[in-house]
Amino acid sequence: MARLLTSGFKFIWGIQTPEQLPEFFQKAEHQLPFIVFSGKSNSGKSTLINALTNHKGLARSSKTPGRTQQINLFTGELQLKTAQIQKKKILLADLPGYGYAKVPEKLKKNWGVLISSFFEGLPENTLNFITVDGRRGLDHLDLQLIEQFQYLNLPYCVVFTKADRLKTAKEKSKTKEHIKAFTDSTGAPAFQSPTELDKIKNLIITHSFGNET
Ligand SMILES: Nc1nc2c(ncn2[C@@H]2O[C@H](COP(=O)(O)OP(=O)(O)O)[C@@H](O)[C@H]2O)c(=O)[nH]1
Ligand SMILES: [Mg+2]
Repeated sequence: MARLLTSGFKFIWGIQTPEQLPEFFQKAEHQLPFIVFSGKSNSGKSTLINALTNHKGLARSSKTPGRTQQINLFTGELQLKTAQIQKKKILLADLPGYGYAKVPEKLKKNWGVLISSFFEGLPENTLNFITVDGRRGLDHLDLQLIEQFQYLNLPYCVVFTKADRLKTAKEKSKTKEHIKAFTDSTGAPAFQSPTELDKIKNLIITHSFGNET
């Protein structure tokens, strides 16, 4: 079993307006294996990024939804320990969350334009994670995002977060139903976090190292 270590992850850039996108798409970092985290605000994007990179304050997680209004980019190195150590630099994006009611209409519209232009410029091998609160399931905004990924031919999967907060058998089976409904209807993978972080890491390994492993 391969072991994944992460090192040196750091914030490199924040994108606030579509006008900044062309510059980003020309940067050398844009050629790195790219993993993008989208999802409703408060769904656990930042917490997942911090857990996967083993870096507590990297993406910052907050109790105040809707605060991150820019696309935050991070780079760092994956180290895969098998017989020898393989290294790969990757790029991560933490997107501003959608669906927070208190955000003014104008900001929501700006968000839509920024995100759509961002997705349209992504290389087709970008891996997209959508975080969904496992207790709630997908809503129409998540489905709209999935339609966008399907339209753009971008690979995606869903992570149902806060699995550690599911206490009753009823809550647990509800999340299982969400997962089954999602995989049945899309054919895309779905995971729970933090309980299935290893599976999520395996997907990241395959995505980042490709056939080298
Ligand atoms: N127990 C638990 N809490 C979580 C989990 N993921 C996120 N949270 C909490 O949910 C809130 C929002 O998380 P955050 O990562 O900031 O969501 P974001 O807005 O999507 O980036 C924070 O208070 C987190 O501590 C999880 O897997 N388990
Ligand atoms: Mg966040």
